[in-house]
Amino acid sequence: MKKLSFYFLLTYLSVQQAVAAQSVSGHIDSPEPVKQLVVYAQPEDASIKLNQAQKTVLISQKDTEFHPPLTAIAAGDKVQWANDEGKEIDHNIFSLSPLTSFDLGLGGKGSKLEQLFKNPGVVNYYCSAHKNMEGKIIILPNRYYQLLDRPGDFLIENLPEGNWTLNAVVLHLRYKAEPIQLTVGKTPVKDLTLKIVKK
Ligand SMILES: [Cu+2]
Repeated sequence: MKKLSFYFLLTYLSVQQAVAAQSVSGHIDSPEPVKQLVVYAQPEDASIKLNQAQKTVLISQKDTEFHPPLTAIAAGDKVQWANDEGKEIDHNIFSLSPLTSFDLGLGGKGSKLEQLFKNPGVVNYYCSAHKNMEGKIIILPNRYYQLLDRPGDFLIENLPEGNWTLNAVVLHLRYKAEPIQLTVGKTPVKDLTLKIVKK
Protein backbone atom coordinates (compact mmCIF):
# COMPACT_ATOMS: atom_id res chain seq x y z
CA MET A 1 0.00 0.00 0.00
CA LYS A 2 2.81 2.35 0.97
CA LYS A 3 4.63 1.47 -2.25
CA LEU A 4 1.52 2.15 -4.28
CA SER A 5 0.95 5.61 -2.80
CA PHE A 6 4.63 6.40 -3.41
CA TYR A 7 4.24 5.63 -7.13
CA PHE A 8 1.02 7.60 -7.20
CA LEU A 9 2.90 10.57 -5.72
CA LEU A 10 5.68 10.20 -8.32
CA THR A 11 3.14 10.15 -11.17
CA TYR A 12 1.35 13.12 -9.68
CA LEU A 13 4.60 15.08 -9.39
CA SER A 14 5.67 14.32 -12.96
CA VAL A 15 2.25 15.43 -14.26
CA GLN A 16 2.57 18.61 -12.20
CA GLN A 17 5.99 19.20 -13.71
CA ALA A 18 4.67 18.55 -17.21
CA VAL A 19 1.99 21.22 -16.96
CA ALA A 20 4.35 23.80 -15.43
CA ALA A 21 6.04 24.43 -18.80
CA GLN A 22 4.65 24.30 -22.34
CA SER A 23 5.81 24.47 -25.90
CA VAL A 24 4.90 27.36 -28.17
CA SER A 25 4.73 26.71 -31.91
CA GLY A 26 3.54 28.23 -35.15
CA HIS A 27 4.59 29.60 -38.49
CA ILE A 28 6.56 32.61 -39.75
CA ASP A 29 4.65 34.65 -42.33
CA SER A 30 7.40 36.41 -44.26
CA PRO A 31 8.21 38.14 -47.57
CA GLU A 32 10.66 36.48 -49.95
CA PRO A 33 13.94 38.38 -49.21
CA VAL A 34 14.03 37.39 -45.53
CA LYS A 35 16.27 34.42 -44.78
CA GLN A 36 17.92 33.69 -41.42
CA LEU A 37 16.11 34.75 -38.27
CA VAL A 38 15.80 33.86 -34.60
CA VAL A 39 12.37 33.51 -32.96
CA TYR A 40 12.48 34.23 -29.25
CA ALA A 41 10.17 34.66 -26.26
CA GLN A 42 10.51 37.19 -23.46
CA PRO A 43 8.63 36.93 -20.16
CA GLU A 44 6.22 39.74 -19.27
CA ASP A 45 5.71 38.62 -15.64
CA ALA A 46 8.46 39.23 -13.07
CA SER A 47 7.35 36.00 -11.33
CA ILE A 48 8.43 33.78 -14.26
CA LYS A 49 11.57 31.84 -13.37
CA LEU A 50 13.89 31.29 -16.32
CA ASN A 51 16.47 28.60 -16.96
CA GLN A 52 19.58 30.79 -16.89
CA ALA A 53 22.34 28.17 -16.58
CA GLN A 54 25.41 29.42 -18.48
CA LYS A 55 26.58 27.48 -21.51
CA THR A 56 29.74 27.42 -23.58
CA VAL A 57 28.91 27.28 -27.28
CA LEU A 58 31.53 25.93 -29.70
CA ILE A 59 32.55 27.33 -33.07
CA SER A 60 35.13 25.55 -35.21
CA GLN A 61 37.78 27.13 -37.43
CA LYS A 62 38.45 24.77 -40.32
CA ASP A 63 39.55 25.32 -43.94
CA THR A 64 39.84 29.05 -43.10
CA GLU A 65 36.11 29.34 -42.33
CA PHE A 66 34.04 29.63 -39.18
CA HIS A 67 31.65 26.71 -38.63
CA PRO A 68 28.84 27.52 -38.23
CA PRO A 69 29.07 31.05 -39.67
CA LEU A 70 25.92 32.03 -37.75
CA THR A 71 25.43 31.14 -34.08
CA ALA A 72 22.64 31.97 -31.64
CA ILE A 73 23.33 32.08 -27.88
CA ALA A 74 21.74 33.45 -24.70
CA ALA A 75 23.13 36.53 -22.92
CA GLY A 76 25.66 35.34 -20.33
CA ASP A 77 26.89 32.48 -22.52
CA LYS A 78 30.51 31.99 -23.58
CA VAL A 79 31.64 31.21 -27.09
CA GLN A 80 34.72 29.05 -27.58
CA TRP A 81 36.50 29.05 -30.96
CA ALA A 82 38.56 25.94 -31.63
CA ASN A 83 41.31 25.97 -34.26
CA ASP A 84 40.58 22.62 -35.94
CA GLU A 85 42.87 23.10 -38.94
CA GLY A 86 44.82 20.06 -40.14
CA LYS A 87 47.83 22.25 -40.99
CA GLU A 88 49.67 24.90 -38.94
CA ILE A 89 47.39 27.87 -39.59
CA ASP A 90 46.92 30.65 -37.03
CA HIS A 91 43.54 32.34 -36.67
CA ASN A 92 42.52 35.51 -34.91
CA ILE A 93 39.09 36.57 -33.70
CA PHE A 94 38.15 40.22 -33.39
CA SER A 95 35.05 42.37 -33.44
CA LEU A 96 34.49 46.11 -33.72
CA SER A 97 30.79 45.71 -32.93
CA PRO A 98 29.26 48.60 -30.91
CA LEU A 99 27.68 45.97 -28.64
CA THR A 100 31.01 44.47 -27.63
CA SER A 101 34.40 44.89 -29.25
CA PHE A 102 37.23 42.46 -28.58
CA ASP A 103 40.43 41.00 -30.01
CA LEU A 104 41.37 37.51 -28.82
CA GLY A 105 44.80 37.52 -30.50
CA LEU A 106 46.21 34.66 -32.57
CA GLY A 107 45.53 31.00 -31.87
CA GLY A 108 47.49 28.20 -33.57
CA LYS A 109 46.32 24.74 -34.59
CA GLY A 110 44.65 23.00 -31.63
CA SER A 111 44.14 26.21 -29.63
CA LYS A 112 40.91 27.43 -28.06
CA LEU A 113 39.92 31.07 -27.57
CA GLU A 114 36.96 32.25 -25.49
CA GLN A 115 34.72 35.29 -25.18
CA LEU A 116 31.80 36.03 -22.84
CA PHE A 117 28.73 37.83 -24.26
CA LYS A 118 26.78 39.74 -21.60
CA ASN A 119 24.24 41.76 -23.59
CA PRO A 120 21.63 40.84 -26.22
CA GLY A 121 22.26 42.00 -29.78
CA VAL A 122 24.13 41.03 -32.94
CA VAL A 123 27.93 40.78 -33.19
CA ASN A 124 29.92 40.41 -36.40
CA TYR A 125 33.42 39.03 -35.97
CA TYR A 126 36.40 38.44 -38.23
CA CYS A 127 39.90 36.97 -38.48
CA SER A 128 42.68 39.53 -39.07
CA ALA A 129 44.83 36.88 -40.80
CA HIS A 130 42.19 35.83 -43.38
CA LYS A 131 40.03 38.54 -44.89
CA ASN A 132 37.37 36.08 -46.11
CA MET A 133 36.70 34.72 -42.60
CA GLU A 134 33.65 36.24 -41.00
CA GLY A 135 30.99 35.10 -38.58
CA LYS A 136 27.95 36.38 -36.78
CA ILE A 137 26.57 35.76 -33.30
CA ILE A 138 23.00 36.63 -32.31
CA ILE A 139 22.73 37.04 -28.53
CA LEU A 140 19.20 36.54 -27.22
CA PRO A 141 17.93 37.83 -23.84
CA ASN A 142 17.35 34.26 -22.60
CA ARG A 143 17.38 30.61 -23.66
CA TYR A 144 13.85 30.51 -25.12
CA TYR A 145 14.67 30.84 -28.82
CA GLN A 146 15.03 28.98 -32.10
CA LEU A 147 17.42 29.81 -34.95
CA LEU A 148 15.84 29.29 -38.38
CA ASP A 149 17.76 29.15 -41.69
CA ARG A 150 14.64 30.41 -43.46
CA PRO A 151 11.12 31.44 -42.43
CA GLY A 152 8.91 28.42 -41.75
CA ASP A 153 7.63 26.53 -38.74
CA PHE A 154 9.01 27.25 -35.28
CA LEU A 155 8.89 25.49 -31.93
CA ILE A 156 10.13 26.80 -28.59
CA GLU A 157 9.94 24.32 -25.73
CA ASN A 158 9.60 24.46 -21.94
CA LEU A 159 8.21 27.95 -21.51
CA PRO A 160 7.11 28.43 -17.88
CA GLU A 161 3.47 29.47 -17.34
CA GLY A 162 2.67 33.15 -17.58
CA ASN A 163 2.53 36.00 -20.07
CA TRP A 164 5.14 36.23 -22.80
CA THR A 165 5.97 38.27 -25.88
CA LEU A 166 7.07 36.39 -28.99
CA ASN A 167 9.40 38.27 -31.30
CA ALA A 168 12.16 37.62 -33.86
CA VAL A 169 15.60 38.98 -34.69
CA VAL A 170 15.56 39.41 -38.48
CA LEU A 171 18.97 39.76 -40.13
CA HIS A 172 17.59 41.52 -43.22
CA LEU A 173 18.02 45.28 -42.59
CA ARG A 174 14.68 46.34 -44.06
CA TYR A 175 12.41 43.90 -42.25
CA LYS A 176 11.31 43.30 -38.66
CA ALA A 177 8.92 41.06 -36.78
CA GLU A 178 5.57 42.16 -35.37
CA PRO A 179 5.73 40.96 -31.74
CA ILE A 180 2.74 39.01 -30.40
CA GLN A 181 1.51 38.58 -26.82
CA LEU A 182 0.68 35.12 -25.57
CA THR A 183 -0.24 33.36 -22.36
CA VAL A 184 1.34 30.02 -21.52
CA GLY A 185 -1.05 27.92 -19.43
CA LYS A 186 -1.98 24.26 -19.03
CA THR A 187 -1.73 23.23 -22.68
CA PRO A 188 0.76 23.87 -25.51
CA VAL A 189 0.26 27.09 -27.48
CA LYS A 190 -0.09 26.13 -31.16
CA ASP A 191 -0.74 27.61 -34.60
CA LEU A 192 0.67 31.06 -33.90
CA THR A 193 1.55 33.29 -36.85
CA LEU A 194 4.50 35.62 -36.44
CA LYS A 195 4.48 38.23 -39.21
CA ILE A 196 7.61 39.72 -40.75
CA VAL A 197 6.91 43.20 -42.15
CA LYS A 198 8.82 46.08 -43.76
CA LYS A 199 10.36 48.57 -41.30
CU1 LIG B 1 41.95 33.03 -39.89
